[in-house]
Amino acid sequence: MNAATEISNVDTRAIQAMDSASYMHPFTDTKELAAKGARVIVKGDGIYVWDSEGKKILDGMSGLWCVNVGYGRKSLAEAAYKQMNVLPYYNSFFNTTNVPAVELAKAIVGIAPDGFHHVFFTGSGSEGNDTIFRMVRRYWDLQGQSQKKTFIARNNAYHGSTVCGASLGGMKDMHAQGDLPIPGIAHIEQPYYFEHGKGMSEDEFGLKSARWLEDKILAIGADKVAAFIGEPVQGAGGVIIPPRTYWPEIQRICRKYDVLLVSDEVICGFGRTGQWFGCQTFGYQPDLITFAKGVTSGYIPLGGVLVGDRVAQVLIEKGGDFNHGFTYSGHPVACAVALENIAILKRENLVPRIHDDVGPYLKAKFEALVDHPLVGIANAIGLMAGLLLVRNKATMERFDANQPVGVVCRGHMFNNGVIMRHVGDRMIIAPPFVITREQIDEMMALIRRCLDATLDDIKARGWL
Ligand code: PXG
Repeated sequence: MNAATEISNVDTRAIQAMDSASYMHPFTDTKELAAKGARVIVKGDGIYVWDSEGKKILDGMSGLWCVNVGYGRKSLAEAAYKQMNVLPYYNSFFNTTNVPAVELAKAIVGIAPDGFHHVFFTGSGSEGNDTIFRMVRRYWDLQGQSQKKTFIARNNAYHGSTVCGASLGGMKDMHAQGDLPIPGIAHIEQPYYFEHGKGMSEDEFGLKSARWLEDKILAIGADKVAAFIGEPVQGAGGVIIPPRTYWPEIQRICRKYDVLLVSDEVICGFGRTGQWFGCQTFGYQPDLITFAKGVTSGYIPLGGVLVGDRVAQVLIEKGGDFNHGFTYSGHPVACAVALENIAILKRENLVPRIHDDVGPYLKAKFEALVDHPLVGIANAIGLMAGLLLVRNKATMERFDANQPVGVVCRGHMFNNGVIMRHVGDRMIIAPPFVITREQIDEMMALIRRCLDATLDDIKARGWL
């Protein structure tokens, strides 16, 4: 069907009115949104989405870091339809299982790093991290070390929006609502070279920032620390790519103090960094991996935990019942879609293609943005990239807190037909894996044009 025909059926104003009347959006000021009206997205195809006014937009964020195989994949829709007709739902609680869940567990183990042979399914990444929190504490209980309870995480990390996920995360604005974090969670500073690495080489800073973990373990007492959790590359925090020395040193420290290492791969997992998992790109072996998003390319909700052998063996051999699970753990329809999604990734070689082709191509083009007068730093890895907007490139002076340059820039991006997100003064992208070199050129041309427009705009506002 033609996009224009579908779009013309949508009454934008009516949808916006209903939206503001009844729909509370996540991470949104409902009153403010009601005043301006939400943009109504009605259709997607490949790397593009269309709004209800017929505007075509290049989706540089893959929805929310998830539509990795691109929009409009009939085989994913068919996998869901077929499974719904056969068995739309059954639980995995009471000595029962279902075929897609079993097959998916096997498929995920098949692409997982060495040392992973078990999968626990959830409905989302947040639930995956909640599962890990309980699983790790249960593991230490079973090891006779119940005092090993504390999780160490990082400032500006994102681990979800549930009570536990938001507590593990290091977002101050989230902690401020609902008295978080919950007890038993400590945070260290993030490995953001630009902010914290002045006067050091990147490699030196990688080691130094990893040793903040050692300092924290020693301050708490190694006998009380259960696990360290981190995203290979911080996504929602603004695509913060750690120095290459960081993760191997984190692993060394975790092993030295017998602290479990958790890799939250909700964004990086299933190929985003150019290998199946981000820990492979950064050269470390975690004990547990959280996944979601890319497992189904966002076509249907699904998340889970890859449980490494060390933890799985103890839980299985000594644990008895693990009193934890969700109605939708191992949902057959979600698992059927995930199976077809993984089949697409393999069939079309999408992960090696990021590693060898479109990833390096994007990196070259994106990092060249640093020649723009507003761009202080620009970095990319795989198909995720971020840049920092600065007032003065020579001194790297930042914009004032009351000059939301990222918001202004994002506005120009959206209005010019490209979705590039802002996180504070950082502008980020994570396009679908199916993006071609030509489409990267198209995206980069749009981004450059919008950076120019932002520069003119903020000059007019007197911010420069
Ligand atoms: N861990 C990581 C690393 C994530 O990026 C979650 C856990 C939670 O997953 P669920 O499926 O519960 O949302 C995420 C989710 C943003 C943004 O602003 C990022 C996420 C979610 C919402 C917004 O970039 N990532």
